[in-house]
Amino acid sequence: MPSTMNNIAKQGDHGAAMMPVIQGVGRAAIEIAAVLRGAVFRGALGGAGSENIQGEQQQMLDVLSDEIFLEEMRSTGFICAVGSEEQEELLVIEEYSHADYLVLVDPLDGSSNLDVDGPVGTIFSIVKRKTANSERPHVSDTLQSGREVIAAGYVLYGPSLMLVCSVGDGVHGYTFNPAVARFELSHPDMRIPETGGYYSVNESNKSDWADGMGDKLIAMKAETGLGMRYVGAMVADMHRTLLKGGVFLYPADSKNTTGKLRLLYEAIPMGFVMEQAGGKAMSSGIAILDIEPEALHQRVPVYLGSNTNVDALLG
Ligand code: P6P
Repeated sequence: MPSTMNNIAKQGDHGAAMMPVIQGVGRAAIEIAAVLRGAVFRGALGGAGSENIQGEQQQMLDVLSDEIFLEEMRSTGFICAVGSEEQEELLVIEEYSHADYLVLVDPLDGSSNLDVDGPVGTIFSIVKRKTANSERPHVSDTLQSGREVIAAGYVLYGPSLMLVCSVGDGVHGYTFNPAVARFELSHPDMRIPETGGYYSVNESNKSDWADGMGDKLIAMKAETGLGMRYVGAMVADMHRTLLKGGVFLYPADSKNTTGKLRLLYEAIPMGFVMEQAGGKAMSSGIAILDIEPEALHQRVPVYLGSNTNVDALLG
């Protein structure tokens, strides 16, 4: 009998509490995957004609995925509020505003890949509220370092539908089995290989990188001999790095002077998973999980991968 996401309940101190929430993420993933598969027939590809707080053009599927994810978080009954890339403010779930946990989410990461049928993902992080349960959840509840994270992970909408997550007791990958319509454990105890793999970066920005990262990358390539792979969707590039080894990076540059990737719902969840898988997760001169967040949509430089390769890059 294959293991399902029910086995999350047996993982570490937080598995039992996190299982229903991560199962809710799984339900959202199944629905989002179905919407993605049929989007072209519903005229649902392309821009929504609106911008998100980041000033980025929202895809129609960004908006729809955000709605689906919020609905599934509401249906768990354990989430009092959601901080989403697609929403400027914290979204309080009114009927459960007394619940213990909040979720930070990038509902559809890499959505610019959609119209070329490329892989996309959902990235999530779960934290315990700091405000009293009798109070209304506040954005300050989200501003917790990665060391406070209870659970985190991502969904990869690729040739298969995968959910990779950690509740602080290692990293485990679940693949949706269409034959029985459920996620089954396919990648138990995922560990990043210490050598090999690829470096993964949008190298076209190299001449613009801050902190001398252009020269550092050249030196790392000479030292490690790594080949390059880049999809342009963080979840896909992170997942390959986790499975094959190497390093994924998005340095600050003149266009994104504090980095492009968002701390609370991209860097921290991916950093949590990477550290749980035995890898390293750095920003500029500090571990991602040690950064004290200051704003819901704060951006940071990101360097994720095996210790050998991140050290070769950052020294
Ligand atoms: P660029 C997608 O828009 C995203 O937020 C991440 O998923 C991805 O890693 C990065 O931006 C890609 O950015 O500038 O290479 O297109």
